[in-house]
Amino acid sequence: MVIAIMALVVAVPLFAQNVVDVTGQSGSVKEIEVSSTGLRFSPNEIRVNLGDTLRITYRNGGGRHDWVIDEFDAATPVIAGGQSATVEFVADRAGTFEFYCSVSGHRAAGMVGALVVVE
Ligand SMILES: [Cu+2]
Repeated sequence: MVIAIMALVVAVPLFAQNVVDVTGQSGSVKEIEVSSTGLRFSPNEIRVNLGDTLRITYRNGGGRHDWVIDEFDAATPVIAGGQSATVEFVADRAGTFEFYCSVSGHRAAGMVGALVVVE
């Protein structure tokens, strides 16, 4: 029993979806902060409305990383831990798109998330 509870306490933070949903916010410019710890982004799911202008500020919690989303041709530079960088683009197509870190091996290791653009 004790072991089962400990396993839950450890497992939940590792696999929790961490969602930021701005679809209910007014205004067409949405400012969203994304951070990373190790090889994990937080949030790892961002929900926005079609046509929103997104101003994503990536705050790097450690290591060398960037924040990239191919379908919108958007990327921050690779930055060092403790630095931040902002990228702005228009979410002009609906669907679910993967964002990721382009530093070698990080995407494959799970440094990814989803941008969900809702019509
Ligand atoms: Cu990375």
